[in-house]
Amino acid sequence: TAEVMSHVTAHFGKALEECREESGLPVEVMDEFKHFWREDFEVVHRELGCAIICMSNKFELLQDDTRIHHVNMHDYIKSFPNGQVLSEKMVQLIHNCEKQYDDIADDCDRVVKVAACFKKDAKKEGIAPEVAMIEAVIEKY
Ligand code: B8M
Repeated sequence: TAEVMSHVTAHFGKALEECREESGLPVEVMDEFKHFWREDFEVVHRELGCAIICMSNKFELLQDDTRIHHVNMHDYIKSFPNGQVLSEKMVQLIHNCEKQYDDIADDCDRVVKVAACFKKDAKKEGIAPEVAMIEAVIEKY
């Protein structure tokens, strides 16, 4: 659900600070990760892909091939309130997007494509949070 996704995003987004430098993602492009879900935020910058890789690595959410680690991702999402209702769907959506962009060799380029695909599909499925929902829970993390 969008509610659960707001918790996941609020927590995951904290790692952006630690990844800002090494990913080279300018503050002007994205100052806070919650804006990922904004209607008018375009998920297109290669550096955002690099940042998502760096952030995911903080929680061991990726395998060595930079694709999602299904077990760890399930466990991570399940650690949030009501997480079990989202984890299966979320892993499914991400994996489905990974399959569509499997031919892109550059990890940052590929992950930003996968992330854009995931945002689009999450909206379609009605599990994309409003930024205000993320703001409402961000202080918990
Ligand atoms: C990685 C879980 C974080 C969830 C926070 C919300 C949205 C972020 C989108 C990132 C999409 C995951 C892309 C990783 C795929 C690697 O092949």
